[in-house]
Amino acid sequence: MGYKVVVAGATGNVGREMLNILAEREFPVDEIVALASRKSLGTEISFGDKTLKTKDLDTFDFTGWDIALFAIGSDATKIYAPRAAAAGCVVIDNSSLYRYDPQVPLVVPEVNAEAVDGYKAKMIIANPNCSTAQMVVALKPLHDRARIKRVVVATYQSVSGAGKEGIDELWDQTKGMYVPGQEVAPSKFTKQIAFNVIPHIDVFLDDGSTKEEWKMVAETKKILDKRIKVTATCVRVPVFVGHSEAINIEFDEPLDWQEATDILREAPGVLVIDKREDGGYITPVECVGDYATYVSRIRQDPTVDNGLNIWVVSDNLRKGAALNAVQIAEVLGKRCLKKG
Ligand code: 11C
Repeated sequence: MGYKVVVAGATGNVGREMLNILAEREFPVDEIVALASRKSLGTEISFGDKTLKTKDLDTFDFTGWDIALFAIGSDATKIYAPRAAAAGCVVIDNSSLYRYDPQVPLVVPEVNAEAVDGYKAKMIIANPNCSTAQMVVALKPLHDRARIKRVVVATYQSVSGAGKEGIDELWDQTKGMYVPGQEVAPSKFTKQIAFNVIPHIDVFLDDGSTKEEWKMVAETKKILDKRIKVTATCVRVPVFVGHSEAINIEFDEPLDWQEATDILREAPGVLVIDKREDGGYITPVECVGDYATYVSRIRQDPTVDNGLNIWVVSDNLRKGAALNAVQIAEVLGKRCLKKG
C-alpha cells in the first residue's frame, strides 16, 4: 500500500531527478503519473525499470491523487498548485512562489521536518532554493550546539541552477571558444560563462543585492532561526552540476574546529571530507548524483570571537531540489497521510 503520486514538470532536469529519486528510495507508490506541458506530451521518461509517457498538466484532474511534486516554475505553479490543492492533493513545490507565505511550510527535513504538519493550511509545502538547502543542513547541527549569530556566505553556483538553457550555454560557449566562427554570445547569462565567473544570479533588488542573495537570507531565517543574520554574495561559475559555498560563521559561544568536525560527522545528511592535505576536500564534480551535503575545510576564523569557516558542496539538482522534495514527501507520508 502506498500513495498516488504526481510529478509535474517531469521532462525538466529537476522533474527527471524527482522520478529517479522516488524510484531509488523506493518511495511507496501505488500509482504514478508524469505531467508536462502540451509541447512535451508523450515524451518517454524513466521511472526505475519502467517507462512513463508524459500526460498533459493542463487537463489533468488531481482528484484522488495524494501528493504532487511540482518542478514547473512560479508562473505555472500559480495556475496548477491551487488546482491540485483544491482537489485534495498535497503539493510539494520547488518554485519560489509560496516559500515566503507564512501559511506555507518551507522545509528541509534534516532541519525542520515537524514544520510539514502545517501543510493543511494551503495543502502546499515549499522546497527551498538550492543554495539555501545545503547551507542550512550544515548550519543546523552547529547552531544547536553554539547558536549562530551571523553568517557570511559566498556561493559558487553551477549552471544547472539556471536549467537546461544554462547547461547548454556553458557547453556550446566552451566548444565555440575553439572553433573560429562558432563563438556563442551570452544569452541565458548576462556575460560569458565559459572560463569566467559572474557575480549575478536572479534579478537585482533596490539595495544592490540580488534576489538569489535575498532568498538565502529570508529562507535561512524561515527554516532555521529568524534571529540569524545572513549576508550572501551569489556567483555563477562554469561548473555543470554542484553548488559550492564558502561560509563564515560567528557563534554566540565558543566552538573549536575539532568539536565542530565531530558534530558535523554525526549530523544527518552531512558527510565530512576534511583531511587538511592536498586533495583532502570535496569539489563539485565529486558530489554529482549523491544525496549528501559535503563539508570540508573546517577551520577557526581567528579574526572574530567564536568564528568558524567551512566549505559546503552538494548536488543542486538533488539535495538542492529533487531529493529534498522527495524527503518532504517521505516525512509527509510518515507524519500526516494515510497510505491508499
Ligand atoms: C540558481 N538557485 O542556481 C538557483 C536556481 O529559487 O528555486 C533555483 C532558483 C529557486 O540559479
